[in-house]
Amino acid sequence: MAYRPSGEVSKKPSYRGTNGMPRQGDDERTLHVGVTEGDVAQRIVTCGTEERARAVAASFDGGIIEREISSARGFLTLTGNCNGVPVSVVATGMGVAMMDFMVREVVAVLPAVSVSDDDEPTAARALIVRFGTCGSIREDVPAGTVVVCSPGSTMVRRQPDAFCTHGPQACAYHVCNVVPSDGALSRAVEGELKTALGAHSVVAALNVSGCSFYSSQGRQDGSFEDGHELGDPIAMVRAAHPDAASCEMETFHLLDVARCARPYGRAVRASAAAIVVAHRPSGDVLSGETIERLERLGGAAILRALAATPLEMPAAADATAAPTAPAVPRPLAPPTSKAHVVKLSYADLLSGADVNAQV
Ligand code: R1P
Ligand code: URA
Repeated sequence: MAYRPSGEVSKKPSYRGTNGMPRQGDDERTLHVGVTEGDVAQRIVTCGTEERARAVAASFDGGIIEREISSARGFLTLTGNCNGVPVSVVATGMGVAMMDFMVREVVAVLPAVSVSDDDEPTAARALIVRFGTCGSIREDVPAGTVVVCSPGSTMVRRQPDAFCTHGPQACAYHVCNVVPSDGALSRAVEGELKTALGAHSVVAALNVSGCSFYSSQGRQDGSFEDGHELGDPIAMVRAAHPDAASCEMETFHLLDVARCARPYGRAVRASAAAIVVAHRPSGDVLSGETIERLERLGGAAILRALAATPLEMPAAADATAAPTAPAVPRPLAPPTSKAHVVKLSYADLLSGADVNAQV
Protein backbone atom coordinates (compact mmCIF):
# COMPACT_ATOMS: atom_id res chain seq x y z
CA MET A 1 0.00 0.00 0.00
CA ALA A 2 1.38 3.46 -0.89
CA TYR A 3 0.85 6.81 0.89
CA ARG A 4 0.02 9.95 -1.07
CA PRO A 5 1.47 13.30 0.13
CA SER A 6 -1.94 14.14 1.60
CA GLY A 7 -1.62 11.10 3.87
CA GLU A 8 -4.46 9.43 2.03
CA VAL A 9 -3.89 5.68 1.41
CA SER A 10 -3.70 4.56 -2.23
CA LYS A 11 -4.56 0.97 -3.09
CA LYS A 12 -2.48 1.14 -6.26
CA PRO A 13 0.53 -1.09 -5.55
CA SER A 14 3.99 0.23 -6.35
CA TYR A 15 6.17 -2.01 -8.47
CA ARG A 16 9.58 -3.57 -8.01
CA GLY A 17 12.47 -4.23 -10.38
CA THR A 18 12.22 -1.35 -12.81
CA ASN A 19 15.52 -2.18 -14.53
CA GLY A 20 14.52 -5.75 -15.34
CA MET A 21 11.07 -7.36 -15.57
CA PRO A 22 9.04 -5.29 -13.10
CA ARG A 23 6.45 -7.06 -10.93
CA GLN A 24 3.59 -5.62 -8.94
CA GLY A 25 1.42 -6.61 -5.97
CA ASP A 26 1.51 -9.46 -3.48
CA ASP A 27 1.25 -12.07 -6.21
CA GLU A 28 4.04 -10.56 -8.34
CA ARG A 29 2.10 -9.80 -11.50
CA THR A 30 3.82 -8.40 -14.60
CA LEU A 31 3.13 -4.71 -15.11
CA HIS A 32 1.13 -4.69 -18.34
CA VAL A 33 -0.20 -8.17 -19.19
CA GLY A 34 -0.92 -8.63 -15.46
CA VAL A 35 0.06 -12.30 -15.27
CA THR A 36 2.00 -14.35 -12.75
CA GLU A 37 3.39 -17.91 -12.55
CA GLY A 38 0.64 -20.47 -13.20
CA ASP A 39 -1.65 -18.12 -15.15
CA VAL A 40 -0.46 -18.91 -18.69
CA ALA A 41 0.00 -22.20 -20.56
CA GLN A 42 3.11 -22.87 -22.64
CA ARG A 43 0.99 -23.11 -25.80
CA ILE A 44 -0.51 -19.75 -26.71
CA VAL A 45 -2.82 -18.37 -29.39
CA THR A 46 -2.59 -14.58 -29.61
CA CYS A 47 -4.98 -12.25 -31.42
CA GLY A 48 -5.87 -8.59 -31.61
CA THR A 49 -9.38 -8.46 -30.18
CA GLU A 50 -11.08 -9.78 -27.05
CA GLU A 51 -13.97 -10.89 -29.21
CA ARG A 52 -11.70 -13.18 -31.28
CA ALA A 53 -9.98 -14.43 -28.10
CA ARG A 54 -13.38 -15.50 -26.73
CA ALA A 55 -14.33 -17.10 -30.06
CA VAL A 56 -11.14 -19.18 -29.89
CA ALA A 57 -11.63 -20.02 -26.20
CA ALA A 58 -15.13 -21.32 -27.00
CA SER A 59 -13.29 -24.39 -28.34
CA PHE A 60 -11.51 -25.16 -25.06
CA ASP A 61 -12.44 -28.63 -23.75
CA GLY A 62 -16.02 -28.41 -22.49
CA GLY A 63 -16.00 -24.69 -23.41
CA ILE A 64 -14.43 -24.13 -19.97
CA ILE A 65 -12.18 -21.11 -19.28
CA GLU A 66 -10.28 -22.14 -16.16
CA ARG A 67 -8.51 -18.83 -15.61
CA GLU A 68 -9.31 -15.35 -16.94
CA ILE A 69 -7.09 -12.31 -16.40
CA SER A 70 -8.03 -8.90 -17.69
CA SER A 71 -5.27 -6.28 -17.32
CA ALA A 72 -5.58 -2.54 -16.88
CA ARG A 73 -3.47 -2.12 -20.06
CA GLY A 74 -5.94 -3.90 -22.35
CA PHE A 75 -4.62 -7.49 -22.37
CA LEU A 76 -6.99 -10.42 -21.82
CA THR A 77 -5.58 -13.87 -20.97
CA LEU A 78 -7.88 -16.92 -21.08
CA THR A 79 -6.56 -20.35 -20.08
CA GLY A 80 -8.15 -23.78 -20.52
CA ASN A 81 -7.39 -27.08 -22.28
CA CYS A 82 -7.53 -28.45 -25.81
CA ASN A 83 -7.65 -32.26 -26.06
CA GLY A 84 -6.43 -32.34 -22.46
CA VAL A 85 -3.39 -30.09 -23.15
CA PRO A 86 -3.22 -26.70 -21.36
CA VAL A 87 -3.56 -23.74 -23.76
CA SER A 88 -3.96 -19.98 -23.37
CA VAL A 89 -5.44 -17.32 -25.62
CA VAL A 90 -4.07 -13.79 -25.18
CA ALA A 91 -5.72 -10.74 -26.75
CA THR A 92 -3.12 -8.00 -27.23
CA GLY A 93 -4.76 -5.12 -29.05
CA MET A 94 -2.70 -3.74 -31.93
CA GLY A 95 0.86 -3.03 -32.97
CA VAL A 96 4.47 -3.92 -32.28
CA ALA A 97 4.61 -2.53 -28.73
CA MET A 98 1.65 -4.63 -27.57
CA MET A 99 3.14 -7.79 -29.10
CA ASP A 100 6.45 -7.02 -27.38
CA PHE A 101 4.75 -6.67 -23.97
CA MET A 102 2.85 -9.89 -24.51
CA VAL A 103 5.76 -12.11 -25.53
CA ARG A 104 8.20 -10.81 -22.92
CA GLU A 105 5.79 -10.76 -19.96
CA VAL A 106 4.26 -14.15 -20.76
CA VAL A 107 7.69 -15.74 -21.15
CA ALA A 108 8.69 -14.24 -17.78
CA VAL A 109 6.03 -16.30 -15.98
CA LEU A 110 6.60 -19.59 -17.87
CA PRO A 111 8.93 -22.43 -16.81
CA ALA A 112 12.57 -22.10 -17.93
CA VAL A 113 13.79 -23.92 -21.02
CA SER A 114 14.44 -27.62 -20.26
CA VAL A 115 18.05 -28.64 -20.73
CA SER A 116 19.87 -31.99 -21.03
CA ASP A 117 22.70 -33.14 -18.75
CA ASP A 118 25.20 -31.48 -21.09
CA ASP A 119 23.24 -28.19 -20.97
CA GLU A 120 21.63 -28.51 -24.43
CA PRO A 121 18.06 -27.14 -24.60
CA THR A 122 15.59 -30.01 -24.98
CA ALA A 123 12.19 -28.29 -24.82
CA ALA A 124 10.94 -24.79 -25.61
CA ARG A 125 9.39 -22.46 -23.04
CA ALA A 126 6.55 -21.44 -25.33
CA LEU A 127 4.85 -22.19 -28.64
CA ILE A 128 2.98 -19.10 -29.86
CA VAL A 129 0.66 -18.75 -32.86
CA ARG A 130 -0.85 -15.40 -33.79
CA PHE A 131 -4.35 -15.64 -35.27
CA GLY A 132 -4.96 -12.26 -36.86
CA THR A 133 -6.78 -10.50 -39.65
CA CYS A 134 -5.00 -8.93 -42.63
CA GLY A 135 -5.28 -7.34 -46.02
CA SER A 136 -4.12 -9.31 -49.08
CA ILE A 137 -1.71 -7.56 -51.43
CA ARG A 138 -1.84 -10.39 -53.98
CA GLU A 139 -4.34 -10.53 -56.84
CA ASP A 140 -4.68 -14.33 -56.47
CA VAL A 141 -5.32 -14.35 -52.69
CA PRO A 142 -8.90 -13.16 -52.21
CA ALA A 143 -10.86 -12.06 -49.14
CA GLY A 144 -11.87 -15.09 -47.08
CA THR A 145 -8.52 -16.88 -47.54
CA VAL A 146 -6.52 -17.71 -44.42
CA VAL A 147 -2.80 -17.07 -44.96
CA VAL A 148 -0.28 -19.09 -42.90
CA CYS A 149 3.09 -17.35 -42.75
CA SER A 150 5.06 -20.58 -43.34
CA PRO A 151 7.97 -18.73 -45.06
CA GLY A 152 7.98 -16.11 -42.29
CA SER A 153 7.44 -12.36 -42.28
CA THR A 154 9.03 -9.16 -43.43
CA MET A 155 8.20 -5.66 -42.17
CA VAL A 156 7.77 -2.32 -43.89
CA ARG A 157 8.57 0.67 -41.69
CA ARG A 158 8.07 4.38 -42.18
CA GLN A 159 11.33 6.31 -41.70
CA PRO A 160 10.65 9.45 -39.64
CA ASP A 161 14.03 10.97 -40.64
CA ALA A 162 12.77 11.32 -44.21
CA PHE A 163 10.25 13.92 -42.99
CA CYS A 164 12.58 16.39 -41.27
CA THR A 165 11.52 19.21 -43.58
CA HIS A 166 8.17 19.89 -45.21
CA GLY A 167 7.92 16.75 -47.35
CA PRO A 168 9.96 13.55 -47.72
CA GLN A 169 13.44 14.14 -49.16
CA ALA A 170 14.11 10.50 -49.97
CA CYS A 171 12.26 7.23 -49.91
CA ALA A 172 10.42 7.15 -46.59
CA TYR A 173 10.02 3.39 -46.19
CA HIS A 174 12.31 0.48 -45.40
CA VAL A 175 11.58 -3.19 -46.11
CA CYS A 176 13.21 -5.57 -43.60
CA ASN A 177 14.80 -8.96 -44.22
CA VAL A 178 12.58 -12.01 -43.64
CA VAL A 179 12.33 -13.59 -40.20
CA PRO A 180 11.36 -17.28 -40.63
CA SER A 181 8.51 -18.90 -38.73
CA ASP A 182 8.86 -22.22 -36.90
CA GLY A 183 8.62 -24.94 -39.56
CA ALA A 184 6.93 -27.70 -37.52
CA LEU A 185 4.41 -25.30 -35.98
CA SER A 186 3.55 -23.70 -39.33
CA ARG A 187 2.99 -27.12 -40.92
CA ALA A 188 0.72 -28.17 -38.04
CA VAL A 189 -1.30 -24.93 -38.30
CA GLU A 190 -1.57 -25.21 -42.08
CA GLY A 191 -2.69 -28.87 -41.86
CA GLU A 192 -5.38 -28.25 -39.24
CA LEU A 193 -6.68 -25.15 -41.03
CA LYS A 194 -6.94 -27.06 -44.31
CA THR A 195 -8.89 -29.84 -42.58
CA ALA A 196 -11.23 -27.32 -40.95
CA LEU A 197 -11.75 -24.87 -43.84
CA GLY A 198 -10.86 -26.81 -47.00
CA ALA A 199 -7.47 -26.74 -48.75
CA HIS A 200 -8.67 -24.08 -51.24
CA SER A 201 -9.21 -21.55 -48.41
CA VAL A 202 -5.71 -21.79 -46.92
CA VAL A 203 -2.51 -20.42 -48.49
CA ALA A 204 1.05 -20.61 -47.19
CA ALA A 205 2.78 -17.32 -48.06
CA LEU A 206 5.11 -14.64 -46.76
CA ASN A 207 3.54 -12.06 -44.44
CA VAL A 208 4.39 -8.37 -44.26
CA SER A 209 3.77 -6.35 -41.11
CA GLY A 210 3.38 -2.60 -41.49
CA CYS A 211 4.32 -0.22 -38.66
CA SER A 212 1.02 1.56 -39.40
CA PHE A 213 -2.36 0.55 -40.79
CA TYR A 214 -2.11 3.69 -42.95
CA SER A 215 1.22 5.09 -44.18
CA SER A 216 3.28 1.92 -44.42
CA GLN A 217 0.35 -0.10 -45.77
CA GLY A 218 0.10 2.37 -48.65
CA ARG A 219 -3.36 3.72 -47.80
CA GLN A 220 -4.07 7.16 -49.24
CA ASP A 221 -4.82 9.84 -46.63
CA GLY A 222 -4.78 13.36 -48.02
CA SER A 223 -4.54 14.83 -44.51
CA PHE A 224 -0.92 13.64 -44.07
CA GLU A 225 2.45 13.81 -45.84
CA ASP A 226 3.13 10.10 -46.23
CA GLY A 227 5.75 10.29 -48.97
CA HIS A 228 4.11 7.73 -51.25
CA GLU A 229 5.13 9.77 -54.31
CA LEU A 230 8.80 8.89 -53.64
CA GLY A 231 8.18 5.20 -52.95
CA ASP A 232 4.95 3.26 -52.56
CA PRO A 233 5.57 0.95 -49.58
CA ILE A 234 3.45 -1.90 -50.93
CA ALA A 235 5.22 -1.68 -54.29
CA MET A 236 8.54 -1.89 -52.43
CA VAL A 237 7.41 -4.99 -50.57
CA ARG A 238 6.30 -6.61 -53.83
CA ALA A 239 9.60 -5.73 -55.47
CA ALA A 240 11.61 -7.29 -52.65
CA HIS A 241 9.26 -10.21 -51.96
CA PRO A 242 6.92 -10.93 -54.91
CA ASP A 243 5.20 -13.80 -53.04
CA ALA A 244 4.13 -11.76 -49.99
CA ALA A 245 0.37 -12.07 -49.52
CA SER A 246 -0.89 -11.05 -46.06
CA CYS A 247 -0.37 -7.54 -44.72
CA GLU A 248 -1.03 -6.79 -41.06
CA MET A 249 0.81 -5.29 -38.08
CA GLU A 250 2.19 -7.73 -35.49
CA THR A 251 3.47 -11.01 -36.98
CA PHE A 252 6.97 -9.75 -37.85
CA HIS A 253 7.62 -8.64 -34.30
CA LEU A 254 6.27 -11.89 -32.86
CA LEU A 255 8.73 -13.89 -35.01
CA ASP A 256 11.56 -11.43 -34.33
CA VAL A 257 11.23 -11.30 -30.54
CA ALA A 258 10.56 -15.07 -30.39
CA ARG A 259 13.85 -15.87 -32.14
CA CYS A 260 15.70 -13.56 -29.73
CA ALA A 261 14.43 -15.37 -26.62
CA ARG A 262 17.43 -17.07 -25.00
CA PRO A 263 18.82 -19.49 -26.00
CA TYR A 264 18.50 -17.84 -29.43
CA GLY A 265 16.01 -19.58 -31.72
CA ARG A 266 15.19 -22.36 -29.23
CA ALA A 267 13.18 -20.94 -26.32
CA VAL A 268 10.10 -19.55 -28.10
CA ARG A 269 8.83 -21.08 -31.33
CA ALA A 270 6.27 -19.04 -33.25
CA SER A 271 4.08 -18.86 -36.33
CA ALA A 272 0.97 -17.01 -37.49
CA ALA A 273 -2.17 -17.27 -39.59
CA ALA A 274 -4.35 -14.37 -40.69
CA ILE A 275 -7.84 -14.13 -42.17
CA VAL A 276 -7.89 -11.94 -45.30
CA VAL A 277 -10.60 -9.41 -44.43
CA ALA A 278 -9.71 -7.00 -47.26
CA HIS A 279 -8.41 -7.68 -50.78
CA ARG A 280 -6.40 -4.55 -51.50
CA PRO A 281 -6.13 -4.93 -55.31
CA SER A 282 -9.94 -5.10 -55.81
CA GLY A 283 -11.17 -3.36 -52.66
CA ASP A 284 -13.32 -6.40 -51.70
CA VAL A 285 -13.99 -6.81 -47.98
CA LEU A 286 -15.34 -9.76 -46.00
CA SER A 287 -18.76 -9.73 -44.29
CA GLY A 288 -18.87 -9.71 -40.47
CA GLU A 289 -20.68 -13.04 -40.55
CA THR A 290 -17.91 -14.72 -42.56
CA ILE A 291 -15.21 -13.23 -40.32
CA GLU A 292 -16.97 -14.68 -37.26
CA ARG A 293 -17.24 -18.11 -38.89
CA LEU A 294 -13.54 -18.13 -39.83
CA GLU A 295 -12.54 -16.92 -36.35
CA ARG A 296 -14.46 -19.76 -34.71
CA LEU A 297 -13.39 -22.58 -37.06
CA GLY A 298 -9.86 -21.26 -37.57
CA GLY A 299 -9.39 -20.68 -33.84
CA ALA A 300 -10.40 -24.26 -33.03
CA ALA A 301 -8.01 -25.56 -35.71
CA ILE A 302 -5.08 -23.53 -34.34
CA LEU A 303 -5.76 -24.76 -30.79
CA ARG A 304 -5.64 -28.35 -32.10
CA ALA A 305 -2.38 -27.65 -33.97
CA LEU A 306 -0.79 -26.20 -30.84
CA ALA A 307 -2.02 -29.02 -28.62
CA ALA A 308 -0.55 -31.60 -31.02
CA THR A 309 2.88 -29.91 -31.32
CA PRO A 310 5.45 -31.11 -28.78
CA LEU A 311 7.44 -28.56 -26.79
CA GLU A 312 10.48 -30.78 -27.30
CA MET A 313 12.96 -29.50 -29.86
CA PRO A 314 12.09 -30.81 -33.34
CA ALA A 315 14.58 -32.93 -35.31
CA ALA A 316 17.02 -30.73 -37.25
CA ALA A 317 15.16 -31.26 -40.56
CA ASP A 318 11.88 -30.04 -39.01
CA ALA A 319 13.36 -27.05 -37.24
CA THR A 320 13.82 -24.96 -40.34
CA ALA A 321 11.13 -22.88 -41.97
CA ALA A 322 9.68 -23.73 -45.36
CA PRO A 323 12.34 -23.68 -48.12
CA THR A 324 11.22 -20.34 -49.56
CA ALA A 325 12.71 -18.46 -46.58
CA PRO A 326 16.22 -17.17 -47.35
CA ALA A 327 18.85 -18.99 -45.26
CA VAL A 328 21.03 -15.89 -45.07
CA PRO A 329 19.55 -12.39 -44.62
CA ARG A 330 19.50 -10.57 -47.93
CA PRO A 331 21.47 -7.31 -47.68
CA LEU A 332 19.44 -4.24 -48.58
CA ALA A 333 20.54 -0.88 -49.87
CA PRO A 334 20.59 1.78 -47.13
CA PRO A 335 16.95 2.70 -46.56
CA THR A 336 17.25 6.34 -47.58
CA SER A 337 19.22 5.60 -50.75
CA LYS A 338 17.69 6.99 -53.97
CA ALA A 339 18.50 3.62 -55.55
CA HIS A 340 15.89 2.07 -53.29
CA VAL A 341 13.04 4.25 -54.46
CA VAL A 342 10.31 2.43 -56.38
CA LYS A 343 8.66 4.90 -58.72
CA LEU A 344 5.89 2.57 -59.85
CA SER A 345 2.54 2.81 -58.14
CA TYR A 346 0.70 -0.19 -56.77
CA ALA A 347 -1.75 0.10 -59.67
CA ASP A 348 1.16 -0.02 -62.19
CA LEU A 349 2.43 -3.16 -60.53
CA LEU A 350 -0.92 -4.87 -60.71
CA SER A 351 -1.12 -4.14 -64.42
CA GLY A 352 2.09 -6.11 -64.94
CA ALA A 353 4.93 -3.56 -64.78
CA ASP A 354 8.38 -5.01 -64.03
CA VAL A 355 8.91 -4.11 -60.40
CA ASN A 356 12.34 -5.63 -60.01
CA ALA A 357 13.76 -3.48 -62.76
CA GLN A 358 12.83 -0.40 -60.70
CA VAL A 359 14.77 -1.21 -57.54
C1 R1P B 1 -5.79 -3.35 -37.78
O1 R1P B 1 -7.12 -3.25 -38.11
C2 R1P B 1 -5.50 -4.54 -36.87
O2 R1P B 1 -6.01 -5.75 -37.47
C3 R1P B 1 -4.97 -6.70 -37.65
C4 R1P B 1 -3.72 -5.84 -37.71
O3 R1P B 1 -2.56 -6.58 -37.48
C5 R1P B 1 -4.01 -4.77 -36.71
O4 R1P B 1 -3.72 -5.14 -35.41
O5 R1P B 1 -4.84 -7.69 -36.68
P1 R1P B 1 -5.88 -8.18 -35.59
O6 R1P B 1 -7.17 -8.45 -36.30
O7 R1P B 1 -5.35 -9.38 -34.96
O8 R1P B 1 -6.03 -7.06 -34.61
N1 URA C 1 -5.29 -5.42 -40.76
C1 URA C 1 -4.33 -4.69 -41.34
O1 URA C 1 -3.33 -4.34 -40.69
N2 URA C 1 -4.47 -4.34 -42.63
C2 URA C 1 -5.54 -4.67 -43.35
O2 URA C 1 -5.62 -4.28 -44.53
C3 URA C 1 -6.56 -5.43 -42.75
C4 URA C 1 -6.40 -5.80 -41.43
